[in-house]
Amino acid sequence: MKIGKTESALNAEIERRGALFAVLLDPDASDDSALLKAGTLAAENGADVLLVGGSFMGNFKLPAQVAALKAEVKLPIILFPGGASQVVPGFDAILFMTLVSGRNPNYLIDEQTRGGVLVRALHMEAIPTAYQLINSGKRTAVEFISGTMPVPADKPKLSMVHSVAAELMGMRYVYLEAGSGAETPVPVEHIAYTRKATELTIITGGGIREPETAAIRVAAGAQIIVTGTLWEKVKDPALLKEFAAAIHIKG
Ligand code: 1GP
Repeated sequence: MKIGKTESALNAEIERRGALFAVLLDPDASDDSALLKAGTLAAENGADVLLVGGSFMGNFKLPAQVAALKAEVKLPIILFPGGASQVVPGFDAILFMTLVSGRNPNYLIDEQTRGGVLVRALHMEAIPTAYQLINSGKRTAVEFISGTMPVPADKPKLSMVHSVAAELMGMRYVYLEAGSGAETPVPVEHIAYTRKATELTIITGGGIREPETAAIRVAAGAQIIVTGTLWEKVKDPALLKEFAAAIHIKG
């Protein structure tokens, strides 16, 4: 499958800035106006991309929320789905994910089979992405919901071999995930091992609360840093700017 417009633009921006700052908006955690405000604030203070997603998103208003965001914000808005039922119109692209670190067929092929039909029907751009859950200390929602065991935090070779397999299967991005609100983010070794072994574009997120934590992960080879939970309480333009500055290593 050819690289689409949004993925090309992301790749060009990664080339230009070194790494990108993504803000994750969870429609389940905020009402319409809060979601719009959070997206606008992020866009005005250095974010490069908005991800929209959550574990459930049983939200029939999602297409309208995305349309409202799209009207206000000129950044790519990418669906980060928890399952096939969340594929709705309005996004620039979807992270079309496979939970490769798990052994649950539902998240290896079932959801993709159901969701793929919708993605094609909507003519939505898909970014083929391997999703890996890395142990972050306590059980996370994604571990519980997906019914999969995370990769042990002290076994970076294990996530690396999954990344290699994903690259050989044709995926182009890998998301190294500690889980939303994780106690500890993905250890840098996991990022460094995948960076060394593959040419995948590395996204990482989960439990990143300080610019320095992001900067260390960019230095290890991550190209997109995702922060979500932090912004549900903190509405600080200065902190957003500090994150952007820490991540944009090429200025
Ligand atoms: C969760 O990686 C994302 O899927 C972001 O995590 O909410 O902890 O920033 P946080």
